[in-house]
Amino acid sequence: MRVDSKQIQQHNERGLAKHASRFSFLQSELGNLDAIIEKLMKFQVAIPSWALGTGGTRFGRFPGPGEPGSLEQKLDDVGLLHALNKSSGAISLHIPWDIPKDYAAIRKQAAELELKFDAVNSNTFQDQPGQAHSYKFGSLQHVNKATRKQAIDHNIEVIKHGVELGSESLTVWLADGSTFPGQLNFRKAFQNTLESLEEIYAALPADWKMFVEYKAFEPNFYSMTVGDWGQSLLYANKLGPKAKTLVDLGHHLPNANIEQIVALLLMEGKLAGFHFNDSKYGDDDLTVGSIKPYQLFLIFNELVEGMDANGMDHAKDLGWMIDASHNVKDPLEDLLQSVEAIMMAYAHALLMDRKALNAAQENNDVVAAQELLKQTFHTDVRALVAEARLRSGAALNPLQFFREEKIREALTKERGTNTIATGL
Ligand code: AFD
Ligand code: MN
Ligand code: MN
Repeated sequence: MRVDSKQIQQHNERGLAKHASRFSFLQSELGNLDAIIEKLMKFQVAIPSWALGTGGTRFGRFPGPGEPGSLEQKLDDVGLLHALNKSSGAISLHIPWDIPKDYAAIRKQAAELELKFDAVNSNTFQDQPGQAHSYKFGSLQHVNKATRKQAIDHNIEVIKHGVELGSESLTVWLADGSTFPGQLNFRKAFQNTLESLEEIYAALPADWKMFVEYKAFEPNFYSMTVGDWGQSLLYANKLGPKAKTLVDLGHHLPNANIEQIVALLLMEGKLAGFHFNDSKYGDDDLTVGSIKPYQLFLIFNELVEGMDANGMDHAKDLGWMIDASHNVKDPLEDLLQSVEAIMMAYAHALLMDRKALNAAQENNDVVAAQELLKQTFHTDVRALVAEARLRSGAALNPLQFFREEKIREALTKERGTNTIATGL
């Protein structure tokens, strides 16, 4: 199903008066906002193919109505999101869950929907039917060379799929690790993993990057072989300039200072980008900004400071992606909320008075520094983000549009309530 631009125009006409008064108040408070709006319009968040349906938890999944049952339908769903917010212009595929049957057709569909293919994700955390060697005891770390070889070949296969689609990065997340003390020789596991990653790195096309994603625990609960930002950075530095560290917000021990990690990785030029989500306890994959919106702002505050210090293009030089899974929400509504939260955090970070913040820091004026953060965080930027959508030809209020136009009902009519074809 495709959204008609006339429907969006009518939606916007209905909401324009209220929006205009809110936006003009913001301008009266903050001055000319065009430069910030330009940046917001350029900022695109990649949508994970596996988040378009109910992912559920390890205790069960409750598929919802009208969820996608094919890669084509997943692409249509991302196209729908992008039509509504013009900030979801890319999809990230997971192989082998999303192997296209017809590359030309998929590329054509993506182009029609104004979508790019973001990073491709390999999967050596599940055994596939007919696989010769099991990943039960790990993949790139495995004590058995043939198992490592199989996992290396899979990653090189994933790169080939990505090249066919115009992707330019491979994300490697390893579930490898150990569940009990004594199970693994930590040094051998690191060496095996590094040598395996080196073989994959050697197969990267010249203009590609490799994102080494870390995770503190789960599915291994005693050690992870890429368990924290330090280990990921160690691999990335040993691999070379095309390898970077990917920060999944849900992959830290509770209360980790993620904004400090981000600042230092940016300083080193080794930050790949993000898998955005939110969490209260672990890799809960909750809606971005639903639990710790202030942390999200603090992360973006470091990002804008670090990217500007490095002269980076905010929209192009890092990987911006959601990695979440849903159990009780409509996946598309959840994703609309997530993108909105990201855009608000980015808008807040762009509004920060960096000169004043740096002066407060230089003077050890802790209260002034905190006041600056709080004042900015409590500025209602919804009208600013909405204005960027309006100027991009998107909906003033995507979630309201989604419900007004009964999009989920239309998708259900079209698709029925089928369970999604995904590995989660
Ligand atoms: C996992 C990891 C990794 C993986 C994704 C899909 O974050 O990014 O590719 O979820 O399973 O938690
Ligand atoms: Mn992730
Ligand atoms: Mn995750």
